[in-house]
Amino acid sequence: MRSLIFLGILSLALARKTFFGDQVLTVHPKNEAQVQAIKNLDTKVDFWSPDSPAGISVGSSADIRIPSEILPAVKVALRRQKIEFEVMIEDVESLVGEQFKSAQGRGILDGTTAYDYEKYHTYDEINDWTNAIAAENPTMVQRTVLGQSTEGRDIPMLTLSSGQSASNPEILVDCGIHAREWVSPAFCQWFVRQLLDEPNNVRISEATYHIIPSINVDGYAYTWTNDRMWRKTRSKNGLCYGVDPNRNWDAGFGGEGSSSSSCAETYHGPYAESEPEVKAVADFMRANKDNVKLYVTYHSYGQMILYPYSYTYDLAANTDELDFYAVQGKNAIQSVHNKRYIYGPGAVTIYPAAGGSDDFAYDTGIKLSYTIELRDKGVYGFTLPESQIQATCEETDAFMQVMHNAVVSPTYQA
Ligand code: DDK
Ligand code: ZN
Repeated sequence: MRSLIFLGILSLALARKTFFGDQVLTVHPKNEAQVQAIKNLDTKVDFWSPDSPAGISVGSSADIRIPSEILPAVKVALRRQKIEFEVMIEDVESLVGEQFKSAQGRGILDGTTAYDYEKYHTYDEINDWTNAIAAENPTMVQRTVLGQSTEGRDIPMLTLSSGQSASNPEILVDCGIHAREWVSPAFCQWFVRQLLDEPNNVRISEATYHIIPSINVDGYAYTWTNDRMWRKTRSKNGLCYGVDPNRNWDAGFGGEGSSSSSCAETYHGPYAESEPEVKAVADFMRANKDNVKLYVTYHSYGQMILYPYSYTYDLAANTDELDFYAVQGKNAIQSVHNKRYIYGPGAVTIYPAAGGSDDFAYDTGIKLSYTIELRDKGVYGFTLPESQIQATCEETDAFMQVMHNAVVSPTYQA
């Protein structure tokens, strides 16, 4: 057994891609020529924010991971073209390595109260945890499997409710659409614990919560074993692997902000819901649209509260309402640890992005629909340290409390 565990750790350490000497640069293009020069780096670099070269524009900045092999040449080129930049992350591997080291030698789950919610967990750990927490709380937690991923992994969902709840509003929360955004699944796990530990289980007695800790299970598993910076699913399409699961929904499918190239990070896939992970959740939304009053999907990073639409610049019919709660939510977040979030319709606040889950939920009939970009604003980016999980979750919980109050209010009309 001991040697098996040792082998497991060894193979994890051997197979994983490393990022020694890679840096994340924040660049500030000031004219079209500079924008073009940055866009031309496309296939050689990894766009963190925005998530693809299409999102780069004059006057905005961009965080880009540059592999160590080309870093000197890229810096020379940036200087020659007088493109302003600074180093956001000195050595990506040192941050990534810390996160993997933290998981090494970790024992099998022994009870969900001892589970460490301030650490990042593997897919297997999260899946085991969903089973354990349902078994430990049989009256309040129900575990269902929404479907299987391309590689055959289960996609578990936890439904939390307590007391008489037949007519209670329902709330759908998902995490981990994008694989490398690790703080997102961390929040979903923490939030389940929080709802269960709350005195009198107030929120789950007033509403039924459906929480999907990790949608993109294959991609997430892949970030642990092979490539920490993987974003997409793991289906094979043409020459490349992976569809962007936040461009694959049947909402403006194939439109602006999505790519038809299977190698692109924003590849929309061969057709809407081609990804079984997306179809599983979309099926759930269609089946429960009359009862689900709120959908929140968690991503990182950038500290934003986004609402429909992202596939069009048109405003949603109830924009005033969406905006009203976004402002309340932003203020609630700020009151906890003074973190500032921006808010607004997706297309103008971040970038146009057709085929997203929030727009699909909205068009399916869930009239309160939000995408949250969690911490940070470009210090650690995707490699947000575990030491920030707790604070991130606390302030995000304040947002969820605002949204809860909105949908359980007796005067709320969906
Ligand atoms: O999918 C993206 O690129 C970001 C999250 Se990382 C969100 C874009 C806005 C919401 C699209 N429905
Ligand atoms: Zn994302």
